Amino acid sequence: MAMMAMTIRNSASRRTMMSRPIFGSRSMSSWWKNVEPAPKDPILGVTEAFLADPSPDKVNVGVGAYRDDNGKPVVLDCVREAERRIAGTSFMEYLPMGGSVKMVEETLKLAYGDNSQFIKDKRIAAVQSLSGTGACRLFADFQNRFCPASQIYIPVPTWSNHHNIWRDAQVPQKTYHYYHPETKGLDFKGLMDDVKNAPEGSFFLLHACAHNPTGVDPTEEQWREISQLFKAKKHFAFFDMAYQGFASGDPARDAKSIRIFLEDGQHIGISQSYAKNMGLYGQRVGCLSVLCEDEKQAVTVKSQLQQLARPMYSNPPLHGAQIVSTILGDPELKSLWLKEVKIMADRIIGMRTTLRDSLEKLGSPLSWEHVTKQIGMFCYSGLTPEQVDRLTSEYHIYMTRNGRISMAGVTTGNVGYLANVIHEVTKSS
Ligand code: PLA
Repeated sequence: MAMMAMTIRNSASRRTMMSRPIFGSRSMSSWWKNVEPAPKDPILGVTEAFLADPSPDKVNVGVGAYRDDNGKPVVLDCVREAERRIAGTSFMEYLPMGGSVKMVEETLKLAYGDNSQFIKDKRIAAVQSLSGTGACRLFADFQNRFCPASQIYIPVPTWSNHHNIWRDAQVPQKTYHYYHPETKGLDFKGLMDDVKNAPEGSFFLLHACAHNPTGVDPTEEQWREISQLFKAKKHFAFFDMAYQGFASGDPARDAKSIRIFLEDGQHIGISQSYAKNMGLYGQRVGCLSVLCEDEKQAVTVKSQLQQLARPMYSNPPLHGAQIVSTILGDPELKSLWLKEVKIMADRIIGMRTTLRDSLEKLGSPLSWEHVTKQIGMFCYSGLTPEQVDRLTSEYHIYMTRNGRISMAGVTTGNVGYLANVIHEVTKSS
């Protein structure tokens, strides 16, 4: 104890001597004079620009946030009912560091399966996280702390924030082939070669379903091959599952990739998020889980995950967790949720067809087959950054410069306009 106090004092005084400016030697306004403005976020920056545009024609297909066919944000009926049931409860205490036990229990069933032996054997270390981002970050910090020499393989392309997350967690990044720009499909050979050539026991980030931004997923057969290769190479798969239900409309089906790895006896990690599939974006509710050797190891790993959470945010928020556990803990509300997920997924699939048909009817010289082939929330359109810039500056269409269209923002009311202007900027290419 005395040693520890000394160490802390020593390092604090060293810092004081070396780098702290002497108070009073400069005006207060100069404290942050060397701070440069941060670059705009490639996704959330689009929303900022959209909000600042006064045009009545503006369309936001940037961020992946679901809208109904009138372009309005949606609160699911199951969520409304859960809120009604929660209202007036007197519990406002802190959750434990690992979050709501009930919520975590229900969440694990969605990923590992209702009757998962791993759940029964208590082999999963799991904590409630600050949505999917928080789960990824907590895992990245855990990886850095306990496998400090490791790196992470990330697909090309991927959700832009993956790079920020592992960068800030000080884990070096490598990439692996994923998308083939010519076929607008999976570069399966490139992916397998990279998995094969990575040093044995590498960490890989995989999108469990509805890959962001491409909308391209491996087939079931390909997942089996990937899993076998991971097993042979003793790699660790970390699944980011931010869109469970949005690929097929059925959360159980969308967990197929994970189930294949589990059947093969692999030890995996999973990030789960309720932002999209329950529409709980701002509630920040999700889960990080790590499958361990046995119960004892799971208890140990969980204690370390909690230890990482404690100095960052202490414990996760209560309300979203209550909503989730109320819905998933009640068979009727759960089946209502499943219906509503399917409605959202189906509306997006319908919009894909309409967008493609509209472009074809306009006589576009390009193929738009990929619009309906890709799945999930996003269409990786193939539009160039320059074409996207034109769409934004001339036609008030807001989307990320990599050509990703959030299909969740496309509606019966704007799909015609969107097709027209996409045709306008692409017809001579
Ligand atoms: N993982 C992937 C692959 C994602 O696309 C997103 C969200 C997350 C994790 C994190 O979501 P959560 O923290 O809200 O649970 N991607 C969004 C939003 C929808 C964003 O960029 O934050 C997107 O537009 O790509």
